[in-house]
Amino acid sequence: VEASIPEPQREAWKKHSAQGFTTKEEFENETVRHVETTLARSLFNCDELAAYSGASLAFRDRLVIEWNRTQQRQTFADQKRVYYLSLEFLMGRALDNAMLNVGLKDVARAGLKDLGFRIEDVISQEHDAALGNGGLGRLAACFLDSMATLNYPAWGYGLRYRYGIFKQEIVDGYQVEVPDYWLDFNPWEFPRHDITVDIQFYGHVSRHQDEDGKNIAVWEGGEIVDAVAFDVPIPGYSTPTTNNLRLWSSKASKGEFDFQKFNSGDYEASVGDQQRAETISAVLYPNDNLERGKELRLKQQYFWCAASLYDIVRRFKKSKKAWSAFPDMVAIQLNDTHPTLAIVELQRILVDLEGLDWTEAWDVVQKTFSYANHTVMPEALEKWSVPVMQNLLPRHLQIIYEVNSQFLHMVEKQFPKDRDMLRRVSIIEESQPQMVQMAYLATIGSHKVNGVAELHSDLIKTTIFKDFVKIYGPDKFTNVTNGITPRRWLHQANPRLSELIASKLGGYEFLTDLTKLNELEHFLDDKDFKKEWQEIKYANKVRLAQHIMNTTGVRVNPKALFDIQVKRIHEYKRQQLNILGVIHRYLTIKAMSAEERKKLAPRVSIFGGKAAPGYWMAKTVIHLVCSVGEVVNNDKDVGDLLKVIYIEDYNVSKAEIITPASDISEHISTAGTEASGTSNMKFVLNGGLIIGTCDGANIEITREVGESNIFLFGNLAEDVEDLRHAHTYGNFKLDPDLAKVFDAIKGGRFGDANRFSALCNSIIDQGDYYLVSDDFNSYIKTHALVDEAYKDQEAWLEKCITSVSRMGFFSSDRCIQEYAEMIWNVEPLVPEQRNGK
Ligand code: Z15
Repeated sequence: VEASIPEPQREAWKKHSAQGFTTKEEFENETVRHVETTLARSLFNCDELAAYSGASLAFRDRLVIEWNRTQQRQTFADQKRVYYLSLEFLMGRALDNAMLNVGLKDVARAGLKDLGFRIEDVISQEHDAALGNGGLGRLAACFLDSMATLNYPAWGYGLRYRYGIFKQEIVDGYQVEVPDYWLDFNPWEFPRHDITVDIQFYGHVSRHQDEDGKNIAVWEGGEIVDAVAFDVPIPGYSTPTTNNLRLWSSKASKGEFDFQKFNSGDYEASVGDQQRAETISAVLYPNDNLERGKELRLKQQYFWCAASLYDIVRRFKKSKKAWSAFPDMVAIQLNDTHPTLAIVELQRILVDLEGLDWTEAWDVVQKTFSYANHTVMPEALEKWSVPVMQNLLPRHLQIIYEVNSQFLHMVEKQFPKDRDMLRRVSIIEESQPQMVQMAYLATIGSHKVNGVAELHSDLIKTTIFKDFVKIYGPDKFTNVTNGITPRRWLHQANPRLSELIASKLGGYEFLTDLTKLNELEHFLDDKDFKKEWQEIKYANKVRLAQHIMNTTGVRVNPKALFDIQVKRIHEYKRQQLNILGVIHRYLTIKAMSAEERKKLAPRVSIFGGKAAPGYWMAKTVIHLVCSVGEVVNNDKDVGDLLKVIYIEDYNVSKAEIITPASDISEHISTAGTEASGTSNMKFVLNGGLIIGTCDGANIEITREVGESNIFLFGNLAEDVEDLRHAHTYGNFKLDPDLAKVFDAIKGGRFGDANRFSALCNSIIDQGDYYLVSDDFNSYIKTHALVDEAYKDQEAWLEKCITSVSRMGFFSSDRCIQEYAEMIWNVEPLVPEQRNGK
């Protein structure tokens, strides 16, 4: 390519090619230049937001330079790339992360100071990129960071929602949802109007003979919507590798909008078409672990899969390789079943458009895709109604039927006469209406399927994929335990702890090899080290207390034990167990003498998280927490002994303040329901302990940190089924302590009891599906152990430091390496060293 450009021109480009800043002087220069020219403002009207914008543009320039080089390098390297398809990327803020990843935060701090700003104030101007609900979306963001840091040639593909997850306001103790319009000023995205893909919907399928007399399917008619690419640079930590996240935005197609109706004078209809097209990428569905089968959601999924595959296939075709080489160049990872239509779309491209034989094409497809499952809960498993799919994607439904038919034939040969097996594994569920089971389709179309923690990966093999293990053998199913990026969740969120660790370990290597943390165990007798550790935890608690004061007006004592549960509100995550336990604590305090109260460790119970807007039970839980807080926080008998706080609008940037401030955090899902959990890892990495059930990654955290460093309680996953069975056969006895808690609620101690009746009844006389009562006693007793343990501050501190030192396993770097080696079969592309870097 380069050789086609004449030497003098090449020289001129090289000479003027952008360099980006490295020194403080250059940073100030670039920042002021952007404020004055790009933003057309001046010293006199440069507020913190303008300073944020200027600094971001300065950093963005640096990222773009490495991003271009990385993309060139990856194009020329001619090696396999990974495409990570996720409907959610919960990125949070970009500026702080960019500063740290390129190693210039100190330069920026000094430069901004010269210009009259505090770096923290500038950073906090940024609006979170909140294109996700919870764990699944944040996992995708951590994976992007790790893939770039480890120099994997990898792209993320997602949707550019105009509205991310809603902003939560708490009004009179109730959740209120406010739209999150985040695109006002976003320096981190690059519109690529030249990269536009036509996406087809509806229409019908007809059959034609091609020149060779071969019968081919042609999908005709319907409507076309344009997908426009927006690119976001993803910088690796301490490496020039800067990968790409491509987000698709929907727009009315030129052909459809401009000519057909507009020119014929039907202006209103053409505006309507335009709005309908733009609706596709307008909003993120705000459900976590729940699928509601809405047609617009299916449209989003196909729109995004089709655009991404067109892009991937186009890139491959430039190489002029044979189609059989496609899986040697392309690995496509499906984040849950949301992108499953990509499997069908690739088969359609290969068979209908590229003329491959069905079997040949299907072989390419299976070798290309791999699928990660993130839940076993039935209400979260995706099923699409056949009539809806028939209407929206008629050709894809035909392909699904053909895939299913060939699959069932294969199964029939392997298990002759087992009619029930065929019924169970069929992609098409024979219900009214028929449903397409996306997890089965994803499994059949992939070469590997993984769960996200050991327990979860074992569970899927004995539940939803039991028959598929018999059919394909156990090797198709594997485990990759989730991880988190230590860059954001230690270095960025807790800079003082990161610095202290670096001072002991002789540098920041632990940020790219987290197992190095185990050397911290040598400092368990180092008095100064321990004192400083404790001071850092205290300072982090003071910071959170300040945030709580500013946002709720409640003063909490930073010396109290901070007990935190922040995550999406869901019955299976059991925030109700937590708040009922808090009420039990309150009643206990009220019944104590003044003498007894003196012996009690003060506590702050902190909750945070969003409820899906239509999830009434979750909203009731929020209301109960707020109502209890109202009573407890104003009760003079209680004082500092107990405070109950609801932190509004929990998101990634709030998590960066909250996570470093915990003494203990709660991960208390009914055993067998939380696939992994990842905030559990974040809290322990920041020197907090855990109270939790034997569920998801809690089990592996216990294996790593040791049983004496975690507070486990409750029934085991293997016992849950029997307990539920017993409940439904009338064998249910409400825990006596819990009964007293319900009496207090019903007696109106926390306001109108009617508001809480559905919540109480779900436990008392609706089968207690999530086993709140069965686990209550064990939970209360374990909290008493926490109180006792916290009194011995020396021993507590030792548990915290020991735990941190053993968290190396939970880096998302380890996780990405496992995917790369076991599933994707891709190699890193390590850039040449430049300028001594
Ligand atoms: C979601 O956030 C998760 C699973 C899902 O199926 C959906 Cl739809 C959303 C979460 C799991 O609940 C959590 O346990 C896990 O840690 C996370 O995905 C990442 O794997």
